[in-house]
Amino acid sequence: MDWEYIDLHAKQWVKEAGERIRSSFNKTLTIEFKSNPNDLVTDIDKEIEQFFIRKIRAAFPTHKIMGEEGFGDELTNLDGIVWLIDPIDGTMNFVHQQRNFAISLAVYENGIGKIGIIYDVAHDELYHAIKGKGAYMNDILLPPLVEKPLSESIIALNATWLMENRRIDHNLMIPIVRKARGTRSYGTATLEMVFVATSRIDAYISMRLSPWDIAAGTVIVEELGGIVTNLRGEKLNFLTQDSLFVSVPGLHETIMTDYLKEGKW
Ligand code: 2AM
Ligand code: CA
Repeated sequence: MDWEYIDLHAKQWVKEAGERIRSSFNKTLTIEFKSNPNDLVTDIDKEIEQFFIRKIRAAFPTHKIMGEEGFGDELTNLDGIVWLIDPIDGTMNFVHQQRNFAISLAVYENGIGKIGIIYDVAHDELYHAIKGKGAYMNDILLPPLVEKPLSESIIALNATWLMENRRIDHNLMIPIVRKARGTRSYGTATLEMVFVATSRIDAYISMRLSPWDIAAGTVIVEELGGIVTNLRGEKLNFLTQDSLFVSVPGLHETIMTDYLKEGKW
């Protein structure tokens, strides 16, 4: 398979989609709620997903598509070549801030990540990796990730997960927060993953994400030697929702062994 050819097309489509999103900033959005009043979707999310699906179907008619807004295929497995699309990750940021959101596209073959593309539209920063060919930000090659002690690390997590009623094991999270140098909360899983890839932060924890939130970031982070698992330390399946724990090497093992091992995640 010519992954470079697919990657080239995908990057062009992502740039074009970014341009469409930027030009929507001065229009009135149609906002709907999904699973709850804080789970938002706009007409732009739907339009951009349909844009990608048209492009993929025309160029690669045998490929399958899993998209957050449901315009792709209903998949029960990851056999063959599958695109995982989040047209706007961080929709709440998109609606409230017009920044801190991203487009995410990934291409997997038989469940193995081959291409990951994440575009920070507001900053015009495009992150991408082809498995085995390096990871880049705007065509600058990113260096491999290095180990860090927790006391010198910044951990991204969402403060709502620390509330007692959300998950039984929030007590295990509090010592991590106490020991870390600092915490951050950006509200966009794909960007939090590329911030680990670029060492702007050192780990990211989330209790529940979907395959399209994590598929592209996993290709990029793993290409740089970072570790991507769920909170039980297991590999992700990219087919069902799961928790997520992304980290630079070394720190992942420390946090798993010293803090998370006993958790019921
Ligand atoms: P989304 O904006 O594409 O929905 C916010 O912490 C991060 O979690 C975002 O990347 C958001 O993606 C993701 N997320 C996944 N499922 C969610 C849900 N049910 N409600 C809110 N955010 C969710
Ligand atoms: Ca989304």
